[in-house]
Amino acid sequence: MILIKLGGSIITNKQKPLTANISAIKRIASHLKKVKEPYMVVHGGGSFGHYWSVKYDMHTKPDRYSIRGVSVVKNSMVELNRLVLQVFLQSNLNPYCLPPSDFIFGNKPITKKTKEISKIANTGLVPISYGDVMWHGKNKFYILSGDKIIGMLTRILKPRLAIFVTNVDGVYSDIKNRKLIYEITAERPTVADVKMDVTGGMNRKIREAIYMSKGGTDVFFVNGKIPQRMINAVNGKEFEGTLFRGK
Ligand code: IP8
Repeated sequence: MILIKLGGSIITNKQKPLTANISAIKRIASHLKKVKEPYMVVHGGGSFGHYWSVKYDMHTKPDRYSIRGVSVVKNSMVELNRLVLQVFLQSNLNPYCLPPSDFIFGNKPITKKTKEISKIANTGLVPISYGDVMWHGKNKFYILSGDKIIGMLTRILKPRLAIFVTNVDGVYSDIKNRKLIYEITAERPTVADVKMDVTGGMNRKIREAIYMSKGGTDVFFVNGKIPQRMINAVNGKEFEGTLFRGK
């Protein structure tokens, strides 16, 4: 099993509200056809979910946010998800939509349901989930990042590897001079901060990746503008990006 997180930075145009980057999704989908083992995709919010979360001041902390905001954010994610599903379908993949509420309740994964996902992926379907606004109980909602979903799935499904696909080459030790860290093995390195979004941007991804690799999963960060790098990571070929090697 492989888990792939498609960052909002690569599947949407973050500069332009509510704009999907259809050609980037197409390129990624056509490369994913080369993956010959079960995998699941989780995508982020980009200029859809993040745009509206900011507008309605909604965050990852459960709270009584604007109900209008909850509705608008949810709808924007369903819309982006529909676009991703459509492109995957047109690319001759067999996507199968799995909203996170299908296997996460409150802020915890439902183990029994999550385990079934690998069976769904084994049929040849590509389960597709996404960052979302989630019900937390007591009239509270929260923004659930796709990165967090990948972390939860990793704990239960124990994938062979996980890939974070973003719009940069990987994790930089020095962003200005584009100094890429090729491999991270132990504790959190000194990585420079990049622009944060509602759910924590690169910092959250790194935290999640360290946690996942400690559990034994190899975690890759690759640039989705060159989707072949994703395939090289899957095939264990030499690749450009950052690897958090699983212990
Ligand atoms: O882009 C965020 O998911 P992410 C989803 O994976 C929303 O952090 C609704 C902002």
